Amino acid sequence: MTRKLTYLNYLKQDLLPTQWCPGCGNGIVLKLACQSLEELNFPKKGTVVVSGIGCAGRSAGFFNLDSVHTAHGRAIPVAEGIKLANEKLNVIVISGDGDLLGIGGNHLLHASRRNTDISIICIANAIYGMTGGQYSPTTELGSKTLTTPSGNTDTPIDVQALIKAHNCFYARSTTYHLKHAMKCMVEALKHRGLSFAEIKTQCITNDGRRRGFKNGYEMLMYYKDNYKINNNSNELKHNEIGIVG
Ligand SMILES: Cc1ncc(C[n+]2csc(CCOP(=O)(O)OP(=O)(O)O)c2C)c(N)n1
Ligand SMILES: [Mg+2]
Repeated sequence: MTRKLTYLNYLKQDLLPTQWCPGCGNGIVLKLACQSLEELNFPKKGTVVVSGIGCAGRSAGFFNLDSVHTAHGRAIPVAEGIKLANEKLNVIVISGDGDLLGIGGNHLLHASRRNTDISIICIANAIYGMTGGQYSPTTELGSKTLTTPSGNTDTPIDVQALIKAHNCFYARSTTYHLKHAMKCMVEALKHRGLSFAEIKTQCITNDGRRRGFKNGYEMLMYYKDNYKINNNSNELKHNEIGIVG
C-alpha cells in the first residue's frame, strides 16, 4: 500500500526530528496541522503561520512556508497585523496555552471581539512546559505542578465560554483522537472569522510525571478514557470534545 506523505511538503524536513521530548504531543499536532493544510490544499505562498514562545511556540519554524516566531504572548496581534496588511493570506496561529491564554490572554479577548479572520490552534498541555512545569491558565483544579505541589486551587479559564462569548468558532479535541482533532483543525481553517481549536496535548516531562503518569502513552490513554466525542451540541461539557462552530 502506498502511503500518502505529501503533507510533508508543508514541513521543513531537514529540521526533523524535532527537539521536543520523547512522548510529547506537539509533533502530533504539527503533523495534523500539515495534513489539514494538505486536505484544504492551502497554497504555501498564501499561508502564514505565527507562534509565540514556549515548546508549542517552536511549531511555526517547522513549517515550510512563511512563518513568524513572535515574542511571548504576541502571536495573535502579529497575526492580526499580517491579516490586515494582506487579507488574501491564510493566517494561522499555533501556540501554547500559556502563550495564548496567559500572557497573551488579553489579545485573545480583543481579537475575538473583533472576530479577526485568523485560525488559532492551541496546543493545550495545561502547563508552562518549556520553563519547567509551572501551572498555566488551563491547569485543572487539584492538578499537581511545579508551582502547585499540593494541587491547583485556581479555576482554569473556560476557553469555550471565552471564545463563544463573541460568537467565534470553537472546537476541542485531543492528541489521542487523531481524525477528530484533524477535523477540528480543518473546520477551524475553513471558518471565516476567528476560530480557535483547542487540542489537549500531553506533556509527560514537565506535567504528566508529576501527576503519576509513567509515559506519554499513558497520557494518551487518559484522553481516550476521559474525553467523549459530542458533535451535536452547542456547548461541550468538561469531558467532551467536539465542534461547536
Ligand atoms: C515576556 C516573557 N515572560 C516569560 C517568559 C518565559 N517563558 C518562556 S516559555 C513560557 C511558557 C510557555 O508556556 P506555553 O505557551 O503553554 O507553551 P509550552 O511550553 O507549554 O508548549 C514562559 C513563561 C518569556 N520567554 N518571555
Ligand atoms: Mg503549555
